[in-house]
Amino acid sequence: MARLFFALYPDAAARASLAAVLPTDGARGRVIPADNLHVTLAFLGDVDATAADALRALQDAVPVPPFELCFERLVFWERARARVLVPEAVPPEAECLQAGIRRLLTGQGLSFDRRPWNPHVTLERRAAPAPTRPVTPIRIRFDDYVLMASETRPEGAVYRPLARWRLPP
Ligand code: 2AM
Repeated sequence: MARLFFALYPDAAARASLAAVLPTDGARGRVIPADNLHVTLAFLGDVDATAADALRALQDAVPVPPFELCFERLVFWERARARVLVPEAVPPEAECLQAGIRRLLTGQGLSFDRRPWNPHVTLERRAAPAPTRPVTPIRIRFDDYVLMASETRPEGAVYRPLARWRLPP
């Protein structure tokens, strides 16, 4: 069994820019390490090895052109007790990608979290309430997406990309 999710995984430079938002803002909760910063596209939860292998082997999974997300606001989400970065606008390519992944998972007979997609990067969990504030926009181009495995360790979650799909130009 592996705990899996599909994600947009920014490169190291972009992750560093995202991670730099919080320290200046005084985080008191659990700050997510830069290596773990991502945008969840679809969360599957525990998946058996056969289904995980089938997912990894998918060819040309969802043909959507590369796109950019521009993160512009730091928001406190009360129910999740998380502080997250959200983009002001979500390009249609991003919506198509996550919808395509959901279709693909349904086609594979796999279950996943069906709540409406709300693209974000979680920066801090167990966060104290804080007012929403604009941040210097962080524009990130995504030309691929990944299937990520999440392992819970005493020191926190460790994510490992299992497969990567390039978005066609
Ligand atoms: P997040 O996207 O709000 O940060 C791995 O657990 C990732 O999947 C996390 O980034 C997590 O939250 C996201 N996720 C989405 N739905 C989830 C769920 N139902 N349970 C756990 N994690 C979920």
